[in-house]
Amino acid sequence: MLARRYEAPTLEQALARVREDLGPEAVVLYARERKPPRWWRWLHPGRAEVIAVPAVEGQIPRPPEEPATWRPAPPIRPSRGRCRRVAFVGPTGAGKTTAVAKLACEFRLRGWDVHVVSADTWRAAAQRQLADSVRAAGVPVHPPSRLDRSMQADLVLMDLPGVHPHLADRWTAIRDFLDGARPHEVHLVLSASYAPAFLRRAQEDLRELGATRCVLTHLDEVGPEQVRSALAAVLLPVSYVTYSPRVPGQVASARSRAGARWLEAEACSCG
Ligand SMILES: Nc1nc2c(ncn2[C@@H]2O[C@H](COP(=O)(O)OP(=O)(O)O)[C@@H](O)[C@H]2O)c(=O)[nH]1
Ligand SMILES: [Mg+2]
Repeated sequence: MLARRYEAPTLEQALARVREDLGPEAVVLYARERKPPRWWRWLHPGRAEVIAVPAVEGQIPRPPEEPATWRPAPPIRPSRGRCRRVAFVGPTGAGKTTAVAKLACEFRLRGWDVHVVSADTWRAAAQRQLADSVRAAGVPVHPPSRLDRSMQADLVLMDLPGVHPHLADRWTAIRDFLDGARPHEVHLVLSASYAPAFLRRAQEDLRELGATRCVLTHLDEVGPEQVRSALAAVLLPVSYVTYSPRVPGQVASARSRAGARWLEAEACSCG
């Protein structure tokens, strides 16, 4: 980066030449104006000298970034014998099955009668994956056909197949399933490792599924900067966070101290 020297009759004119040549963000290293005595100016109009360098990206002072604001959603509240139905939707690989398994174990260990419905009939191993991970906690896993009014439980968690707006047949099946299951709550599961543009797109494209809150997963795999940009892109209130692939454990309500710790670097519009 080479400094350049500019001369002009006045300082104002010299600075105008700097801006013209190096742009409005140029950094002035030295400026001096020599004004001759008034009576001498008609002969020698004076001289200004400026030494400046072009601005480098990092040198331009930027206003401090606004902290991302996000809202915590209340945790799931089961009630004895009332069969509260909660569905989990989202893109493939977002962590739906893992989040359902973690939450099922968590509520079972707290003494609730929890059942899981595996509606992911597209992936042959999906139901087995879910059953294997919650078996030790004593959580039964059912196919979608078992979800009827006769089902007795405090809480039913429903794991749906991954959805993409362009997969028309799957999209229709998910919509039909939700129409029949009539969940009390729909949570959109999103990975904190997704790019902000993808997070915004997923919320927009899947809006029709009626999610009113979102679960943020994979928090253990991203740094504070990524958490910040993910939260800035998430418009739904955050219900839960997950921070490991392990089941059971490592799931927390966004309102809990553990949840807040994973999101704490960010400003929360709690209220
Ligand atoms: N590190 C980490 N891995 C996760 C987390 N949640 C899910 N996974 C992993 O992400 C992958 C996809 O998860 P899965 O629950 O099958 O996603 P689904 O397709 O949305 O059901 C699996 O390998 C999980 O073990 C998390 O919070 N942290
Ligand atoms: Mg799954």
